[in-house]
Amino acid sequence: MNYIQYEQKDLIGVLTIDRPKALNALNSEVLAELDQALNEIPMDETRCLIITGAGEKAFVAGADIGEMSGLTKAEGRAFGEKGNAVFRKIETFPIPVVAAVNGFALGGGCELSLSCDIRIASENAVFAQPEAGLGITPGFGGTQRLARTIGVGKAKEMLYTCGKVKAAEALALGLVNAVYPADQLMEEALKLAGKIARNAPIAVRACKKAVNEGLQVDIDSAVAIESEQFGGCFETEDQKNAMTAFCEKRKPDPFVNK
Ligand code: DAK
Repeated sequence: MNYIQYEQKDLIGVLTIDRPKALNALNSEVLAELDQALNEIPMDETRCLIITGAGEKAFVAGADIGEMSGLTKAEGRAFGEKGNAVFRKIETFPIPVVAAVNGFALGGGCELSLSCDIRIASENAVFAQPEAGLGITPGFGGTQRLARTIGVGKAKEMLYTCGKVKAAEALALGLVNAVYPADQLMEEALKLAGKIARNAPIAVRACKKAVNEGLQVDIDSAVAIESEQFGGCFETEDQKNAMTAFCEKRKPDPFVNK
């Protein structure tokens, strides 16, 4: 692959978008490679995925403006669908995905981070949806996930004004869970992913499914989804191991994802 690096660190996968000459902007090739890289992640041995950008300046500076500039309406719709399919794959990825936002997260970059389960950022991170200033709407889920994450009023302000949101404000808005000095971001992302990876994988995956699917439906249907996921955890080796260990006042054996 030309634009995606993947590294396996024990039970954690680290996927880096690496297109330095365009501040990691997403063109069709980057999106296709991102899709392929997600398909190739070894799911049996990976319990959490981190997505970040190469370099010290940008997570992802948006969709590629040069590539988009000449698109027809039909091509624009097709480009949007391609990005949306990849970002939806991240959102529904079976394991948790952490965005380590290491600089500019503009347009498609902000949207990429929003498709992840958890965002943490470096002190130099900057979020924005500059699309309206470029004559378009966000096309990779920004109008939908931003409002669901930070609330309608603030999301509309970001969308209408194209204003930049720095790391400290992003933290106050709940757009990111934590902010760290740039040189500590990956270490902290790995720590967070490590805490996730230590827990029973079937249960963690079920939590993700229950939260994601439950938020789309009414509360009665949502608690039914939870019951289904809850029930599905019983009779697994990991459930028996952990509960037996608790009853016997000892630590459980490492979880085996069975
Ligand atoms: N696309 C293409 N190239 C980009 C880019 C981008 N989004 N962002 C930066 N680059 C390139 C620059 O053109 C420059 O290339 P060279 O001139 O060196 O060849 C190189 O990266 C370094 O950038 P700068 O020289 O500009 O660096 P500065 O530090 O001065 O500024 C910056 C950094 C991030 C503030 C600035 O580059 C900037 O404002 N970039 C554009 C940010 C932006 O507006 N991003 C949002 C893009 S719109 C849709 C699908 C998707 C979307 C919308 C609709 N459908 C089809 C429905 C999503 C849209 C977006 O993401």
